[in-house]
Amino acid sequence: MRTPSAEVKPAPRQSAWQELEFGMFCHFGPNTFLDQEWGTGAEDPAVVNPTEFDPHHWAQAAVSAGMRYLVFTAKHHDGFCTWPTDTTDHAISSSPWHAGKGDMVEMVAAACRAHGLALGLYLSPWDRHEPCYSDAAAYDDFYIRQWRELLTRYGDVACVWLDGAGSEGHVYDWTRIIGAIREIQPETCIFSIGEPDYRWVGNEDGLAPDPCWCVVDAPADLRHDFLTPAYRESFPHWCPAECDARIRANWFWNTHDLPTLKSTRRLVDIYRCSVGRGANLLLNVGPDTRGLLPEPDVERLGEFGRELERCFGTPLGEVTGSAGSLQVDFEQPTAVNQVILSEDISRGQRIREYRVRALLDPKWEGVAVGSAIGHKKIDTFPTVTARAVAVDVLACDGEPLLTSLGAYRV
Ligand code: FUL
Repeated sequence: MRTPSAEVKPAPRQSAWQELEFGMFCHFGPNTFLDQEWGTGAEDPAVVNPTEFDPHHWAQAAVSAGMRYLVFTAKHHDGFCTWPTDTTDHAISSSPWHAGKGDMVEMVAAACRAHGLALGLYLSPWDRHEPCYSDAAAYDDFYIRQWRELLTRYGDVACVWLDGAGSEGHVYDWTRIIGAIREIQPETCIFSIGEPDYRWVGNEDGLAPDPCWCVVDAPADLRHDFLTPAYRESFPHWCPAECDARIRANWFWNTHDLPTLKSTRRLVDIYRCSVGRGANLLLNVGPDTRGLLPEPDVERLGEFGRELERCFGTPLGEVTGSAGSLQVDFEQPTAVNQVILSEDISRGQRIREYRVRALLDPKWEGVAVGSAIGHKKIDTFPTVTARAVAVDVLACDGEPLLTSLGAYRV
């Protein structure tokens, strides 16, 4: 992957998306009711009939974990639309839920607004139900019409999730599709496809590499070629990574995977390996057939939020600035084993090598080294009792712009 560069900078919408850091993914649809992960498109819309559908409850749980955005599956690969679309009757209006008058996307959008979460929508390009999928140009029209509905009816959409799964070999006019999305909501961030604002990290385990650069050099860094010709011809691009992971083994709720609910400890490790490496983390929690998040998952999210607060919430000392070196001084020797660093990414990801030192009276000793910092970097090291902790940039493209150093003991 990529060497850092002061030349390639994020668009303001990308910086805003990186500030979100941590979000909840909610997969919900016919699969929820049928104990499956990929529908064929032949599912009866009548199966979608949750008894207590309540996205406020999801949003509350998301906030309790410290999440700042929520991405909802408006349509998964099975083609079922969770909003009352004019494009197909394979949709919520054909289900008995709210007598066919309900709108799940509207309820999710309202809950996000009420709880201060940014809204993201997933609309699968691959559609296993829609007959016109076999006619590439007709399907481009259909897919654009679906995006037009979603992006004009529900207010600001912070990000749109275009999942490449199943689309291998299908021809899409990404220039048209991306152009339509950008024309309607220019500030939305596009996941992974066409002219991506952010990219898939390459696994579903919540694991970003270290270093994880924000700049990509070639389609190989995106792991696919679902790109517009204009984007393909103008690398490098600012394209930070998102780690999508699951709190249980499956994306959709099912009756078997409760034993796979991840422990708080594992979730904190995932957070360290994603947000702690400058990527965003999108953690999936599947609402059940009631349309509520299962109680054990809600409890786990609360525990996870409290643990994040304990580990990363309050530094022993912190300095901010804009420099090639920052130092936190303690009044007395203090046990430290973690630092959180950040650099000013609005000017590009410049820092390519740094060192963390601790003042162990009477001398300084190195406690950590690293390369990428970017939006956020969390480093841990064996506990030392220090009078001060400092970070120095050792190699950089242009002037180094460290913006904060926080010292912690966890
Ligand atoms: C994959 C899909 O095939 C899964 O069902 C899920 O939606 C995941 C987030 O992306 O590509």
